[in-house]
Amino acid sequence: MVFTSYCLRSEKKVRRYLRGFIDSLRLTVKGGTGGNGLPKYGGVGGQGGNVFCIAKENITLNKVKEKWTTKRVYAGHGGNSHAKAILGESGKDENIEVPLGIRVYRDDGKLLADLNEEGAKALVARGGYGGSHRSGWLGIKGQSNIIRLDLRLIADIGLVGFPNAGKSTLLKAVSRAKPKIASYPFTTIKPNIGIMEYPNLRSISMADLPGLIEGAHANIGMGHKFLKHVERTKMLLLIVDINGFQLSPKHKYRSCLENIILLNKELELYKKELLEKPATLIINKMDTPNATKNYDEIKDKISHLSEILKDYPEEMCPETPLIFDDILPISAKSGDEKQIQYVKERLKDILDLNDEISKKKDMEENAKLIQTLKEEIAEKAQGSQQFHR
Ligand SMILES: Nc1nc2c(ncn2[C@@H]2O[C@H](COP(=O)(O)OP(=O)(O)OP(=O)(O)O)[C@@H](O)[C@H]2O)c(=O)[nH]1
Ligand SMILES: [Mg+2]
Repeated sequence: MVFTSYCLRSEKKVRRYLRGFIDSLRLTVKGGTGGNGLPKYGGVGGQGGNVFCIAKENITLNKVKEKWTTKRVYAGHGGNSHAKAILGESGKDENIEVPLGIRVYRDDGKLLADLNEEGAKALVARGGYGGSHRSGWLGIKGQSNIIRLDLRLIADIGLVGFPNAGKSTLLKAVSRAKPKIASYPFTTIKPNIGIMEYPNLRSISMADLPGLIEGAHANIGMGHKFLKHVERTKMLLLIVDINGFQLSPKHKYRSCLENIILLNKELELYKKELLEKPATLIINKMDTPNATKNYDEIKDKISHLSEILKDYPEEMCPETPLIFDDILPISAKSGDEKQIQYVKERLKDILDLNDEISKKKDMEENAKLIQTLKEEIAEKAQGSQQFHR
């Protein structure tokens, strides 16, 4: 009963959240028209103002929407040239402050900018040139674009799990983030980012995402909204409760092993490429009764997922079973500093190792590309020799 009312409460929260939270916003942006020139004195009109997007911390797309309620951002027009000011005044620029991790797309799908760092700036509509003898003294119109601001979180590590698995508890343990933690599902309704700090000034970011549910790939629950964020992380950190999970009395109870298989399946159904990311698994709540016994029973199976899938209904099974870089049984809540340090170190090592691998891959791919180009050049050179004969 208590659980059901929690669920209802959280469902309401989810709905409120879905209404409120936005991760995409379309705006019409226009550069200002250039001012007119003055033929009599050869005066040049002022340049029209530009529209820029600038990445700022603590900005949300909701704030952007609130600021630009008409969803139109027009820069100022350039001033005309006149007898007292031969060069017309430039039009006023407009800066749209956007959150970090925004991709700016033009309406035709062209990517205009990827703004990931504080202060990163991109021109999204250029102002027109001022009129001069070249333009028949008339100012030129500014660019006009419809742009889409698409938010995708950037974090090194993305926490993926069903509700209540302990994602936020883990984030809190490894970083200074203060996510909300509670014993009911969907406590986290907005993604949180925590920074794991290391002695050598290294830092690694971790995104605590709202819990997935079965069917998330089909946009059930908070589905796509959050799976989309996972895309923007380098590495997946799956987290499951050793005791398994049941969303509500209406839903099936899923054991710990089933949870792992189902998470794998959800990610795959949403986007197969997600499974190409390195993945690590955390088995949480190892402080609970029978946890060690339960873990001993499944630990070998987890590292051989492909072999055990035949024992599960087909609709549950992913085509590409994940192979975890490591499996860490922990208690995120225990406050055991040694254990948390170990988790942090392992995550760092795994990230570094995978970075190395992808660098090598890049190098190999580059080497291949260079080889193909060389061959192409050689072929063409042979062709030229024939031509000269
Ligand atoms: N016994 C035990 N309880 C834990 C542990 N980690 C988390 N919990 C509890 O599990 C419940 C859920 O923890 P959260 O961290 O909010 O879980 P979450 O995965 O972020 O949940 P959502 O945000 O709802 O998806 C809370 O009551 C935590 O105190 C653990 O290691 N051991
Ligand atoms: Mg949470």
